[in-house]
Amino acid sequence: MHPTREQVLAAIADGPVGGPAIASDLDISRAAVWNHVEALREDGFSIESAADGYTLAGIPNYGGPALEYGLDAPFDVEYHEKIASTNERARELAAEGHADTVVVADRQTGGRGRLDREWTSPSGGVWLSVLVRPTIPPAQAPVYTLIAAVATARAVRECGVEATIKWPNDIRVDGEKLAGILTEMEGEADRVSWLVVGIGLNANVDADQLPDDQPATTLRAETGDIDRRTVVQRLLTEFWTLAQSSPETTLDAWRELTDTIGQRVRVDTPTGEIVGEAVDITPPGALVVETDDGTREITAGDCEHLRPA
Ligand code: BT5
Repeated sequence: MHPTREQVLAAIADGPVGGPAIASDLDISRAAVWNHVEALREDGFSIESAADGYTLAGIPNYGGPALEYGLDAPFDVEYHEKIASTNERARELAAEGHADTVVVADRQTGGRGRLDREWTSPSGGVWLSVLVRPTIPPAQAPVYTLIAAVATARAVRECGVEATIKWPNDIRVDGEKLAGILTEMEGEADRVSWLVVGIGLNANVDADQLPDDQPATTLRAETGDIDRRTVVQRLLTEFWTLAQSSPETTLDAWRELTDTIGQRVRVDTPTGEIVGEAVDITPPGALVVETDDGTREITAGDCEHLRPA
């Protein structure tokens, strides 16, 4: 949001406050104040004007301005009612030089999972992509998938749903997939140029709108419709906080939320199948599996839980 508009919004949130007072506090004209108020109304903010000034009476439910308002992380939000893929859009923004931007959509027509799989994204879900430019080598990028998983699981748990993380990129409830993560990046040998972390969370969506090739669930099915603005703001705040802390902080949080550790697993990796007991995760996000032939550290793959080891 335009910084001055944000200041006008902050002023009237503590209203009533008169236009002339805002104008003099912010050192802008009264006409400029009026223009900002009108623009905010167009964005869906409900602003009362009375003799004693302007008062913020209501905020929009969802959308870019609603998500930026009160967000405790320094992200710009670009909102779309409908888009092919928020990851694709975030990659375009990356190519244009943007940073710390989140693309959010109500529905996607070409949502993607890993390995170009389809990601079904009906209206009512939380489909978003976070664009960041951390100063890390590409080898450390997978920690951002863990950051997204922890942030999503925590935001979901705040809704009262006991979500767990399945390595590497699933958030599940009782074995049913509630959310998935797709991390993409570009970089040189020693430094990431940009990272796009896509998160798809089945929020206010009917479970029968989802594909049935693997068990899936939604927040609507688990607990009823939730306030997407609150969930997205929590998720982004957690994401930002973890991104500023050490990778160990993220790994510790991840270990507390996962149900993969301690399971007998089968992991389909680019170089073949590995079966054994998942015993830990190591930086930046490799799964440690004890197999009959010794310990393996797996950096990528599709993981299936067989049973508790
Ligand atoms: C993922 O892939 O889980 C990553 C999903 C990332 C989606 C987000 S939405 C915002 C951003 N923009 C994008 O275009 N993508 C990201 P993977 O582990 O490969 O799982 C894909 C598989 O999950 C599919 O083959 C289906 O079996 C299943 N699936 C598809 N849509 C689903 C849904 N909405 N809920 C649960 N499972 C789904």
